[in-house]
Amino acid sequence: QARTVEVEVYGMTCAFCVDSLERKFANMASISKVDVSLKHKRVRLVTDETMPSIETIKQAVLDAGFTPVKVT
Ligand code: 9UX
Repeated sequence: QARTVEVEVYGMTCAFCVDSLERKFANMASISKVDVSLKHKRVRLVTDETMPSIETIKQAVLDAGFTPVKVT
């Protein structure tokens, strides 16, 4: 069963930022789709009931060099 998770992310300023964040999530198990919007400062992830924890998601954003603000 698919689930959609949205993460508000601060600190992305260019297309390379978008790419690096997309690659970070594309490499994570249980994530089937990643959509990053620079304009809306948000990442939309499609996952399932085995989704990564909120803390894991936030840490991935930090590892990519950005600031996770809110996960919904
Ligand atoms: Mo763009 Mo983003 O030159 O961390 S890669 S600012």
